[in-house]
Amino acid sequence: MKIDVLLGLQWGDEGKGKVVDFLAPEYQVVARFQGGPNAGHTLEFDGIKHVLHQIPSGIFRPDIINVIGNGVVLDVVILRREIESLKKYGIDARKNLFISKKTQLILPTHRLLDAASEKAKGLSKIGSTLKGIGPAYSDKIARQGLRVGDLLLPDFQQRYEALREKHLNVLAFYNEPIELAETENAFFEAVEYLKECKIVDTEYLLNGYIKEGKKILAEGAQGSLLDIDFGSYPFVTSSNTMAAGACTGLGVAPATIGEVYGIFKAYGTRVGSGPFPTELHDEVGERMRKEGNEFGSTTGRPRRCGWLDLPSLRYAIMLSGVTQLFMMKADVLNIFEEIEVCTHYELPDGSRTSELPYDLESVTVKPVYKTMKGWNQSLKGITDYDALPQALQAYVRYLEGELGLPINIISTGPDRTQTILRT
Ligand code: 2SA
Ligand code: MG
Repeated sequence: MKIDVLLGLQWGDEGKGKVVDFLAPEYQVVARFQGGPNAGHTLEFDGIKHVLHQIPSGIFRPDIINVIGNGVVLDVVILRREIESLKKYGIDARKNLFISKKTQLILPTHRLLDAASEKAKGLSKIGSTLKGIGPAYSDKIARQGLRVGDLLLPDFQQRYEALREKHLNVLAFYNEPIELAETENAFFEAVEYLKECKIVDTEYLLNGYIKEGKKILAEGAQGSLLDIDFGSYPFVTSSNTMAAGACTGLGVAPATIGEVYGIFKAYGTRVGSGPFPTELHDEVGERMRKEGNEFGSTTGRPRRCGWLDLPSLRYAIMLSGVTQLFMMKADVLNIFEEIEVCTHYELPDGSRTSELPYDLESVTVKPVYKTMKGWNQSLKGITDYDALPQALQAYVRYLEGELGLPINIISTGPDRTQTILRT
């Protein structure tokens, strides 16, 4: 049995939460392999909208095992709050949730460091979610981070204090005021709470499940263009958001990867700083943001909006070996009479390329667009692909041709039921 991977192909917020929740009945296990509480995965059903930050999106299905892998960075306070808030829906998240001993912990000082670093960068800030992601991953790579398994050790407090001391020195360098008492109390309360969770070597757990023939879905966070290696560096997140990240972030071999589902929005959005070639600074972008309710689900920040960008989608597909595509939020484009798709970039010397330049910050590319007819009608109540407007079917066919992959799911609204399955 293989592990299927689900990834965002853009800058995050493609609708991964909805798709995981939709596909979950076909799986016995859902595992997160990177990112942390910077993620905001939105699921909507029975008229209620849920946003998950740390817990995998399989948690609403009672029979599914959810795993937080070693590649994740964990904010225990946010996790605790999330587990508690699920109780009102009758969900005992701790029953079906396993956390890797090797998952890195986000400390209260990591959040202070994130804020201080962003402030120091001034106008060139990354636009981080300020959840402490970058500093927590920095400590992992610097081989000084604390891991979930450390909580169970008798000298956890000393280890914590030693790292805190290092952080305080850096914060003193930044000359930032340090207010820790409250957040540290919450941290240690949450640490005690976490000890009641299932903390295990999830690599053994998952490889055991593979042998038993259980179906596993690896749930990516953020998007391919925010990948630490291949995204628009330095305006990226601090983890590998591509399919390979599922191997290192869960401890599973490359040969165990099966389908790679690439999720993309019918248009583009980006939250935070960094290049976005097809960004619309005009009224069209404003309408997209309003129609698509494009505001960060973790920070509430307005998302930048623009047309679909084929060169960057092809790049993301190549990096992860995507095997099938799911197109989200098609309904947001209902309001437009014409739809643009970026097919190439024009470089400053007038030549055209369909590849992503090394540095989109210093090389300003001009998107070359193909204009397509919009469908300009509601998709409400349509459950069958063949009943979709002709212009939308033409958009799908065109993208399939350009991207060389089938688009097997088309989402026509936020609810679980507003999902058209083509196969
Ligand atoms: P960080 O916090 O260090 O990972 O930020 C680095 C960059 O990565 C971007 N990033 C995201 N982009 C889209 N969605 C994300 N999740 C939230 C959401 C974001 C929100 O679902 O809406 O609520 O603002 C996410 N997480 C990180 C971030 O904007 C930086 O550009
Ligand atoms: Mg999101």
